[in-house]
This record gives sequence, C-alpha cells and structure tokens, in this order.
Amino acid sequence: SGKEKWPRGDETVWKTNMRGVDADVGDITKSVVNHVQTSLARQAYNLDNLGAYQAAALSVRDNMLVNWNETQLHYTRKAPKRAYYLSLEFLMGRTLDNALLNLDLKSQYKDGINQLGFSLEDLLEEERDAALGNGGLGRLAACYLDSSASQDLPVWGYGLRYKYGIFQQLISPEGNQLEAPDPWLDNQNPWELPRIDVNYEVRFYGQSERLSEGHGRALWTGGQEVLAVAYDVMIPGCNTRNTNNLRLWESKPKRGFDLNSFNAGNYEGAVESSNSAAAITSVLYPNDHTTFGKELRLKQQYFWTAASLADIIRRFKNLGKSINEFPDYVAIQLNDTHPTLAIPELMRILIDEEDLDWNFAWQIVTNVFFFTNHTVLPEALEKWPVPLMEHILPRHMQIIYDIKAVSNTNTFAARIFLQAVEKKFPGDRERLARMSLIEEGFPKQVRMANLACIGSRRINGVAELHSKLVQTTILKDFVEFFGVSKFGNVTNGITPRRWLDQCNPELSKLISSTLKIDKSVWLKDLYKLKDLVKYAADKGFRAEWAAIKQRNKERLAHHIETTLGFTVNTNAMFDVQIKRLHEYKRQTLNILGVIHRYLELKALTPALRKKVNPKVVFFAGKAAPAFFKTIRLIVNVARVINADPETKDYLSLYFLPDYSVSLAEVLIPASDISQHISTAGTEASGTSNMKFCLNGGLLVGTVDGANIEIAEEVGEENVFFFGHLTPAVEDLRYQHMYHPVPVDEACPPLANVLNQISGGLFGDGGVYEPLVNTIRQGDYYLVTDDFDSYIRALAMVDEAYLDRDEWVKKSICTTANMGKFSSDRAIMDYAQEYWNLEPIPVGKD
Ligand code: TH1
Repeated sequence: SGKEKWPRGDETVWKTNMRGVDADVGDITKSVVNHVQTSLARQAYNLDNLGAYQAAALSVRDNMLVNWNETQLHYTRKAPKRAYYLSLEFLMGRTLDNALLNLDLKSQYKDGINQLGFSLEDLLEEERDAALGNGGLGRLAACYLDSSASQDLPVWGYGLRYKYGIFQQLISPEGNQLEAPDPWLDNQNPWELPRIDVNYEVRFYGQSERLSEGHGRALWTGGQEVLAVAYDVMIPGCNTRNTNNLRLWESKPKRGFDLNSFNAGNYEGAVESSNSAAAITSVLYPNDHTTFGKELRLKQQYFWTAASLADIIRRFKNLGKSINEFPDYVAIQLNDTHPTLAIPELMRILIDEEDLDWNFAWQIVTNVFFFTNHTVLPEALEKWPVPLMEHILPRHMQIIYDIKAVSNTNTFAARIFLQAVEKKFPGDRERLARMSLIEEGFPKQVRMANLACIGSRRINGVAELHSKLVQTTILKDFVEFFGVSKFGNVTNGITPRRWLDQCNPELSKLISSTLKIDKSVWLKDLYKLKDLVKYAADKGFRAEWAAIKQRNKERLAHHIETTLGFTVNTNAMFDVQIKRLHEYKRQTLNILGVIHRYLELKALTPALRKKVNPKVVFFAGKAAPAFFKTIRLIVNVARVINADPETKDYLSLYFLPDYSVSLAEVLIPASDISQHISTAGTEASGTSNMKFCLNGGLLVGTVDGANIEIAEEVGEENVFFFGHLTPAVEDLRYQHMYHPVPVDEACPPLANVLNQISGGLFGDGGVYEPLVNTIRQGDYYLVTDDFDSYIRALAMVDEAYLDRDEWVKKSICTTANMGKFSSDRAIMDYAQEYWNLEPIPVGKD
C-alpha cells in the first residue's frame, strides 16, 4: 500500500545511527579494525599493507556513503535541473588520498593508521590506478567530476566499467613497447558500489519495421539482448558534503546462457552468447586520436548510451513531469563524438516508446544535448560504415536517414537556409554534400561529428584557438548554417586538489602559510594564488620555493631508483615530456633535439663542457603501434648517451615505462621545464601544460592550444615559445608537397642528426628509416621547419636557468597566475553558459 510509514521502526534510532566515522582517531581505528575483521574476514596477524589499505579504504568509504546518500536524497527532494557527463573514458587514478583530502580527514587517518602499526604513505601505494582512459580526454572528465562535486553542482558521470583499463606498458631491453593487460579489479575495488537492482536491457541487431508512413514510429524486435548493470563510484567534493555519482555500466548476458541452444544440446553455442555479452565492457580501446571501425567499439558506444539514457529518463519520470519539460530538467554533455548515438537513441525513445510527433521529439532532443569537440585531426573524426550500423542498430540507421532527410528540407528553417544558399552560392551541391550526415563512398559512412553538431543545442571547443579552428575548418558550414552563437569555447581546466594539494603537499603548505589563508579557500578560488606574486621579491620565500622543487626532484629520483634502479642526477635541470606518443605531439622533435645537444657536447673541450648546464630529460607515454619506433629510438639514445663518460654528467635521458596518473603525480612537481611542442594548430588544448605550470614548472612550447592562454595569464616573458604559427602551417605543407627542399639544405644541423641515426650511432640505422623518412619526405608535422627555432628556445631555457634567482621568480609568477586554469572555472562556465544549472549545496538550507 502507498500508506506505508518510512522509515520503518523507530525514526530516532535510524537517525542517530546514520553517521559516518567520527573525525577522531579513536573512531577511525575502531572502524578500520572492524573492517579488517568483518569485511575482509582477516586478523591483525599477517595483515599486509594491501589488507590494511583495503580496510582503510572501506572505512573512508563509509564516511563518503553518508554524504553520498544525503546528497542523492537532497537532489531528489529539490528536483533541480541536472547535468550528465557522458564519457567513454574516466581516467580517475587513485582514490584514497584524494578522498582523505577532500573530506579533510588525512591527518586523522595518518595517526590512526600509525597506531595500527602501518604507514599511510605505504598504504596509498597499494592502490591500483583506475585507468579507464587513454589520456587528456579521460583525465579531463575526472577533473570535471571533482569540480562539479566541489561546487555543489548536480552532475553525474556515465561511463563503462571496463574489466581491463588502458594496457600496462613494458619496455624490452631493445626498446620495444610490450603490452600487458591491466587487471585493475583483481584485488577487489572498494570504491565501487554494485547496484545489481539497477539494470536495463539493451538490444542489438534484429529487425526494425516502420509502423506508419513518413517519419513515424517503428517496431524494433529480435536480435540480441544484453543486460547493463550499474556500478556507482562516489565523487566527494572538496570541503562540502556534496558527493556526486559516477555510474559505470557492466554488460552481462540477459540470461546466464541461451536457453534455446542449451536445450538443443548446443552447449558451446550457449556459452558463446554469454561470452559475447560480457565482452562488450571487457576492455578499453587503447586508441587515442584514431578510429578503428570495429564492431565491438560500436556496440560499446550504443550499450553505454542506451543504458545511460534509460536511467536518465527513469529518473526524470519519477519527477512526475510531462515529457516536454525534459530539457528543463536534463542537460547531457557529449564528451567528443563517442556518445553521439544518444541523439538517435533519444529520438527512438521519444517516437517509438513515448509516441511523440517527429518534430516535437527533435525539438526536445536538440535542447538537451551539448557537444564538446576535442580535436580537429581528420583521423580522429569518427565515421561508421552504414552497413555495419544497419546491421547492429537497424532502427537508429532509419532515424539517422530521417534526420538527414528532414534536416535537408524541413526543420532548422532549412528551407530558408536553402533559399539563402541558392542566392549566395547558386547550385552549391558540394556544400550540402559536406554537411550531410552520410559521406558517399564505398561503403557509405555516418559522420558522427555532423550528427552531434546538428543534434546539439551548443557546441564548444576546448581552448580559444581550437574553438576558432573548429568554427573555421571542420564545422565551418554549420556555423554559416546555424549562426555563430551556437558555437563557443570552454578552455579546459585541471583540479587543483589533485594537481597541487595532493601531488605537491609541501608547496600547498607553503602557499597556505604564506598567503595566511586556509587551503580550502584558495583550492576553491584559485585566483587567490595571484597574491604570491609579491613574494617573488622575497629572498627567503624564494629559497623555500626552490627547496621544495629540489625535494620533489629527489622524490622522483628516489622513485626511479627503487622502481628502475637508475641513479638520477638531481643537480641537473629536469626537462619533461609526458603524454601519449603521437606524430603531431612531436616527441621526435624532442629526441632529435637531445641528439643534437649530445653531438654538440661531444664536440666541446672538457673545459668548455664544464660550463654547460647539466640536464636530465624524461619521457613517458604509451603508444599505438604506429609510434613504437619513437620509443625505440628514445630508449636506444638513452642507452648510448647515459653510458658516455664524456657527457653523461651533462646530459642524460630516461624513458619511464607505464605512464599513469600516479606517475604523473610524482613527475610533474619535479619538473623545471616541460615540453608541449605540437605543430601549431594540432593540439586542441593540452592539460598537462597547466599541471606543470601550477607546480611552478616553466614551459617550452609552440603557439598552440592552451599554451597560448597560459602565456596570456603568466606573461610571455615566462614562457619559451618557438615555431611557426598556425596560419603558416598550411602554406608550409603545400610547399613540402610541391616544392620540396631536401633536409640537408633546409636545416643542416637536423640533417646531421638524421644522418647519425641512419649511420647507426644508436644501433642498426635501418630500424629507424621509416621514422627518419617521415621527416625527410613530406614532413607533415613540420619538424624541419621548426627545428632551428626549437634549438634556440632550448638555448634560451639554459641561459635563463643559469640565473637561478630569476628562474625561481619566473616559477613563482607562473604558479601565481594559473587561477584561470582551475577546472572549477571551466565547469562553472558549462553550468552557466550551456547547461543552465544551479548549485544545490547539501545541508545549507
Ligand atoms: C585530447 C586533445 O588531444 C587534447 O589537446 C585535450 O587537452 C584533451 O583531449 C582534453 O580536451 C583528445 N583526446 C582524444 C581521444 C580520442 C579522440 C579524440 C581526442 S582529442 C579517443
């Protein structure tokens, strides 16, 4: 009956017992010991660090759960508009340290863990990274969840619970990348809450039969049905009780096995169908900036968008509102084109299940979705073959054709548009062909960016330059069609909680004590760092600042010594390039620069060499097979120059295997200078550039992505820019194509470096011919054109570093001016300019 009394039993008993762990050490040890005994069924004897970590994590989780429950109840009661961040990648890294800091319980847990005979620092190292992403795009999603919770915004993330995250990278002695699976769930994951009761059926294949003429309903039947089961991950805000949710879907066979096959005695067939259902969420595709066209990837995308939309609609329906109010209560952010199927899926639900008129449904859809583009590189723009889509998602293919037909004739005032086009560009069929959702060819392909663009209310890029490029290149026709106001920019950001307070605790402490404000204040208003500028003139402050950088360098050296066995020279300048390997990111330019430096050092007399500023160069990053050779070259250059007695005190080089969020947390605070050297116009934003600068590392880079805005904020005198600018890039490529100049003429120092490689200075030169030839021929990413100015920029870095006082001033002024790059600013921008969302603080009314 609807008259049941909730809660059942004695309400005061419920209320007094609904609490987390008290913030005192006694309660904390009690809770940890209790988890050891009950949740883990272990004892104090033989309890290892892993067990102690798990018990500590469960104890912290208890605390978060209270806030999480309260937040969800509060949101339900207040019924505000909510936003949903759909991302195929969430690169979360570790959780325990971050949770302790956001809950402000770190020092109490440190003491409690100590009393139990363990060290919190050791326990933190036991946690495996949640590495459900490739790089910047996935890490951005993680930063945005932190900022949403920290600013009390009702935002949920939706993603997939991959059984295996990004592969683990091993480097063979020859310098080859080897890949091992990442079984991150093997030790149990204390941070996820399985919600077996929250599940949806998702259909694939089958037949779609139109029920009426025109753009009407259809009946989609048959095929394969797979179950999506929810796993919830709590996202605690910093210094607030608001705790949001990240819901990850796992795929399961709808039945344990296929009954028909089983009854027919076809045991193998029965198991196969259950295997293929589980396969959907088994592994993260490790492709960054490339598309594969693989069936399983398309199934992942649909599985995830269908389950997420079903869940969003169910929650909306609980409000008891009419469906036409959907856009007043729901905003859905599409993180790149990966979730674009959500657009035809919502159309399907509204038309086939809710029985809405086509135009009405389209109006709802185009008011709910928002689309972020993260790259203009053509190889990253998703296209799906029509035959594959027709096979897996027959109903969605019909809807896409309907959108295409209608968009060319009817809605968006298309008639007016077509008339205007006719007037302006008589008979411009090419324009229509470019804008079509379907690319002609064999096979025909669905252009996901076009679909995301016409199905969304607003579209944004991720840095000023990138957003301009989106509007003037890949989506130019759509800007002319819809008007420019549909297009915007939200420059990326990073969470200062993880990327300063957590990864650089000493610097965080120095900032709080210098500014005389609690860290909870400046961590949530990063512009407050501006006041550090005036301390740049203070000698004592500079000494403390420099000492912290030095200790962070020693922390990194210690990490390398214990994990890899190398002894790193901590008196040298630390120069870091860490990111996915890709031709456009130009790790080749960096390694060629290292070789150039090595050859110059060799040519010096010992006396002159002593005047050279010692430098250690670090690389890290995972690669797709196309870029294995670059790693191999780096490793073999390292092997040669680290062993050269004449030069090794002045230049050494390390490739650190298996780059991860946790490794970044050790590397970034230790850097003096970091490299962000993409060919101008190719790196949409970059976010590690922001992390280095926030930690007082300076930046050598091209005039690209967010580098430009960083320089605007910190002052160009504090950034080492080089290279050709975006407008020149196209002309240079044209020249390479039609008036090629051999490298020997275009850039003799580079030609010399390439010849040394081919000549076998770093082992069999033949191995590197394909790599070297990308530069000798075509040189699409303009390594030759930028080489001289790159070398000059590095010389300026050396010169600046010699005046250490000036350098430290630059470092301080850089950190001080990074306020803009907090992901809090970025998320507030989305909330206000895109989603129309209000903060809903828990416990403040
Ligand atoms: C990256 C961009 O390259 C980077 O510049 C940006 O800072 C980051 O996104 C966050 O906005 C991208 N990652 C991917 C990954 C895939 C496809 C496209 C991009 S763009 C799989």
